[in-house]
Amino acid sequence: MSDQLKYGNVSSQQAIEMEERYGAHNYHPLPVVLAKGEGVYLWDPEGNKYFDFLSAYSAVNQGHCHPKIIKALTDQAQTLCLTSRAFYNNKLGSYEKYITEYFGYDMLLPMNSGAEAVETALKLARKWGYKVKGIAPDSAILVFCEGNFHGRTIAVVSASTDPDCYDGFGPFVPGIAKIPYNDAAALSEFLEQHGKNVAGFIVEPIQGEAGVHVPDEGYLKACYDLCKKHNVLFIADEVQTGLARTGKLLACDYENIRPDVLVLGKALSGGVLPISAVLADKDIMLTIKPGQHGSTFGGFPLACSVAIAALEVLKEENLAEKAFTLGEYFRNELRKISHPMLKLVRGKGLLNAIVVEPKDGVEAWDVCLLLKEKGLLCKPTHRHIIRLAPPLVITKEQLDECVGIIKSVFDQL
Ligand code: IF1
Repeated sequence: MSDQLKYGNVSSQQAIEMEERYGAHNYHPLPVVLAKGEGVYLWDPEGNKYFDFLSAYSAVNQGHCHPKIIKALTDQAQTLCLTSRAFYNNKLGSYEKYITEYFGYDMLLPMNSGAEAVETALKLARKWGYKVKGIAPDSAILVFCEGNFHGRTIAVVSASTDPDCYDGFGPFVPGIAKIPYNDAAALSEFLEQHGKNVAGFIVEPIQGEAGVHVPDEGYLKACYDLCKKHNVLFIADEVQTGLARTGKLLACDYENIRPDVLVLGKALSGGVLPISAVLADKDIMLTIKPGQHGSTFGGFPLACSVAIAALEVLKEENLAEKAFTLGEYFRNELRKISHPMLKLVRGKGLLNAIVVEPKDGVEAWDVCLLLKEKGLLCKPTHRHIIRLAPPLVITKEQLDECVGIIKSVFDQL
C-alpha cells in the first residue's frame, strides 16, 4: 500500500475525515476512498488498484468511464445540457423513439433516479386504475412484495418491510398491500379478495437489496397471468436487474413476460448521470395529461445522449450474453471453494451473492475488509450477505483472478 498521492490532491484519510465532519451519516462505507475508475477497475488517491465487485449497485454495467458513453456526455455537454420540458428540444424525441423500439413499448416517461421512476410507475398505475379500470376515487390498492427495495421516497418506504427503510418516517402512504415474495398463491388470494380495487402489482424480478433472492422458475409468469386475470397492471422494477445484469436484457425475459409498466434506472446511463425511465403502452401512458407529472431534469438533452450511448454499448458488446456465460462460470467456481463460513452462492448472470456464516467473531464485513486489502471491493447487505456484481465488461481472465482473491481470503480465515 503506497501513501503518496497519485490521483487528485486529497488523501484517503483526508477524504474520510471531511466526509465524517461535513457529510450526513446516512451511509456506513467500507474504509476505502475512490479517485479514479476505468472498466472493472477503481483506484484510490494513493494509486492502489481494486476490482469493483459492486458496480455502484449495478449502475456501472458497462464499466467505469466507458469511452463511448463519456464521448456522448462531453459532446452533448458542450452543445446543450438542459432546456426543461417547457420547450421541445432536438434530442428527446429521438431518444424516446430509440428506447421504445429498443424495449418494444409505445411510450417513455423519462425521469432521473430509480425511486422517481418507481414513484412515477405507481402514480401511473393509480391514474390508470381510476380512469381506465374504474376503481372508485381514492380506493386504489398497490401490491408490493415483502423484502422489497424500490428506493427511499415516502411512498416507497411506506411499502418496505425493512425497519431501516421505514422506521421513523411515518405516517405512511395508504392503499399499499404487502404479500410474501416468491408466492404466487398469496397474490392470487389477495386478488380474489380485493382485485377490483387493485391498480398495480410491483415486483423486482430478483430482490437485489434483500440479498439477491432469485424466485422460483415460473413465479413471475404466474404473477403476470394473475394480473391479466384481474385487470391489474404488472409493474417490473428492473432498476437493478435490468440492462443485461442478470444475463438477459431484462430479467423478465427469462420468463418471456412483457411487463405492463417497465421501470429502468442505474445502468441506463452507464453510471455517468442519474437517468431513469418508465416504459408503457399508450392506453396506460396517456392517462397522465399535460401538467400532471414531470421533473426539471427528466429527459434532458444530456441524459438523452448518454442513455442512447449506454444502451448501444449493451448490444455492441453483447453484455447480456457475457453476463449469462460468465455468471454460470463464476457461480461454479465459487461453489468449489469449500469453507465452513461460505454457506451459499446464488444469483443470475453477474448479479450474485454469497451468504457468510459468522465464525469466531468474524463475519461478512471482515471478509469484505480482507478482500479490499487484496484488491477486490464489495460490501455486505443485511449483515451476512455479500453481493458480488462486477461490471459486465469483466473478462474471464479477470474473473479468474478475482475468484483467486476470494479463495485466498477464505483460505486465510
Ligand atoms: C441506497 C441495492 C439498495 C433498486 C431497485 C429502485 C431503486 C433501487 C430495485 C432506487 C436502488 C440502490 C439504492 C442505494 C443502494 C442500492 C440498493 F439494492 F441496489 F443494493 F439500497 F437496496 N429499485 N438501489 O435497487 O433507485 O433512487 O437509488 O436511483 O439507497 O442505499 P435510486
